[in-house]
Amino acid sequence: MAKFPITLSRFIIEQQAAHPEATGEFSVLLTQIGLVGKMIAHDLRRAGLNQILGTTGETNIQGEVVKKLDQIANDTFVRVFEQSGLVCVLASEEMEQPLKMVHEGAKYMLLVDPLDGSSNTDVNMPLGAIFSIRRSQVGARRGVEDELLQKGTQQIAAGYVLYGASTMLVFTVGQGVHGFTLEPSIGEYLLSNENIRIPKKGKVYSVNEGNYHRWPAGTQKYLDYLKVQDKATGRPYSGRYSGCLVADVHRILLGGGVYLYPGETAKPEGKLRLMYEGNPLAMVVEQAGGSATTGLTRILDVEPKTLHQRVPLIIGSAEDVGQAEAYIQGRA
Ligand code: AHM
Ligand code: MG
Repeated sequence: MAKFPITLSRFIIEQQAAHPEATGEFSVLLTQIGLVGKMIAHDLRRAGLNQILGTTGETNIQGEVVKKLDQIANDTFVRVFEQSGLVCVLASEEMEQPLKMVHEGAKYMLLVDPLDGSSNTDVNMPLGAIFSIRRSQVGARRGVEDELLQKGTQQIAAGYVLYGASTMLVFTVGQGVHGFTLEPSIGEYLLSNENIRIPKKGKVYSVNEGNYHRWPAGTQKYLDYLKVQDKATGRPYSGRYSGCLVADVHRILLGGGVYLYPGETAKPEGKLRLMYEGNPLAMVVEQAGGSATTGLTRILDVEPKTLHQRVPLIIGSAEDVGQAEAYIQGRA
């Protein structure tokens, strides 16, 4: 008889059973993220039919044009977590200030990029959501800003939802990385990728190469190196770039390789956000055996100064990331 698939709820309950001290709240929180994923996936499937493509006419705190779907995805996180009573603060790439939620005893802080890769919204290409969970000592009644501004090593869980050909929820609670695929006919996430391990080295690089002439020499030299033919080291690498960080990192998580959004000479901080993109993906990839760096520092060790700060991101297979660092630091 075929094995009965493991649902997200069962998996979470079993994990919780291994921690008798757990109250179960954290498990509910992960289930709620799965719910947000289902709701947004539902909207995205119909986006081309329901006049919710295009922009709202506003720009966000990052100075970027807000897509209608950015707004919808952000509102979905807010609605679900305002009702859940588990989270004392929700910080989002789309909101200038973190949203405090005064729920008695709520001890988690949630940081999200509600819709990652939003340039893909109008062209039916992959999108994602990224989340990072931290524990709060003080709760929303007192200031949480300082608590939010802590290194990525303080995350207790992180992950993403990928809205691709299927919807996937991939996360870590610090004990490996697991992937669940949404089975739309029953509305359940089923365990599809247990204990994901990223290959030590890959054959794919993922970067917006249109920025080549803006990069410092070390970064350019690394990209040149990847394109040289050399059988022994598996070069040239294949280029793959979707414009959705979640989708590109997901490919690399499963198949190996390196994703880069490096610093530019005139913009050394790069484009991606430390708190909403860099830290959560770094935790996932490290938990799968890979690494993530700014080129100079481990991402999870970067001391945040502001909530919306940007960071150069080089993430993926440990050997590939190490080699990129060597070029960026002028050691290769
Ligand atoms: P977003 O969260 O506002 O969508 O921005 C992040 C996105 C990433 O998903 C993607 O890797 C990158 O920005 C693409 O940027 P670019 O168009 O400069 O290549
Ligand atoms: Mg993003």
